[in-house]
Amino acid sequence: MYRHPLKPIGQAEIDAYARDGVACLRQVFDRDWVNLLLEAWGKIRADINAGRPIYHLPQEFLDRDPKLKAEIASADDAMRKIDKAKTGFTGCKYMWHWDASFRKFALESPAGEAVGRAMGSDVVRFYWDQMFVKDAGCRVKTYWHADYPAWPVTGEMIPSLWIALSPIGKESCVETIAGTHSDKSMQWPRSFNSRGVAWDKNERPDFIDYEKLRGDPSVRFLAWDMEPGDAILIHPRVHHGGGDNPDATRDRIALSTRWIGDDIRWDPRVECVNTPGRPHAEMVRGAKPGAMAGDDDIFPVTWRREDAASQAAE
Ligand SMILES: O=C(O)CCC(=O)C(=O)O
Repeated sequence: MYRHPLKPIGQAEIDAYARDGVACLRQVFDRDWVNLLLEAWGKIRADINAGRPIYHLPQEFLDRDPKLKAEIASADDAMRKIDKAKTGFTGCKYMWHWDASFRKFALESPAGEAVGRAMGSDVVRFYWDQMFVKDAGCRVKTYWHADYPAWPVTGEMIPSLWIALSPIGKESCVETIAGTHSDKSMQWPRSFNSRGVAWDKNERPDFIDYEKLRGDPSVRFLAWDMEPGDAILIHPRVHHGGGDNPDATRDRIALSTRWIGDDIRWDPRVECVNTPGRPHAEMVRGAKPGAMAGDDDIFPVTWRREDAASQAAE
């Protein structure tokens, strides 16, 4: 298993991320990493199919964070009830907290380095992971949105690395709108927590539905044909949606991973997502992830530029 990106991150990827807010990173992961994750996902999928619970977060996390506890109960219930034949859309999140393979991937794979080099951070911490799986013929699209309004932070360095674990055609790929990382508007997120909070539509806009803007020459849609081990780095403010899977012969299996870079500080707003291990009530507004006791376990450092430089010099 390679610890560095199989194909090194170069200036072209760095420039694309700075210009578009999105960069397609080819051949980051070797087949062993992909197989490790597919096997781990296979076990979760078997639990979904059998109607078993799939979330196994530490009990202490749930006891300290009632909102997280409610979210997990609801997510487990949703998967138990999933009518696979009807939607073909399954997923799970936060797996690295209990599954050894997802944990190994988070901590030891080339992902941290790829993210750090492409976004230009000196230190990269892992935030969390999420599977997005659309079976052959699945017609569920992921609605157009940006992640930023749902992250309980300020700063720009909190991207997602969306990783193909199966061959994925352009039409089923996550789709992004180039340049939208410069849009600083704070749309109302559709997080689990936001559903319990009144949304003042005069104060906070809804996301743009880009389906209505196809054909508009000023809107640049970006998506790629992906091979297993390829990835797309997505700036947190970039507007994106997910293709359905019109391919009747193969499943679309993707892992989205979230990362924290140098300029991120906590800003626990009530509508934002939960963070397992660090409830909103315990986040110190303005503090840097890494500043509080326990942070290195909950947001582990996975890559440092200075370590990479000293290794290169050896
Ligand atoms: O894969 C998808 O359909 C959506 C992915 C996504 O929204 C994300 O990674 O934030």
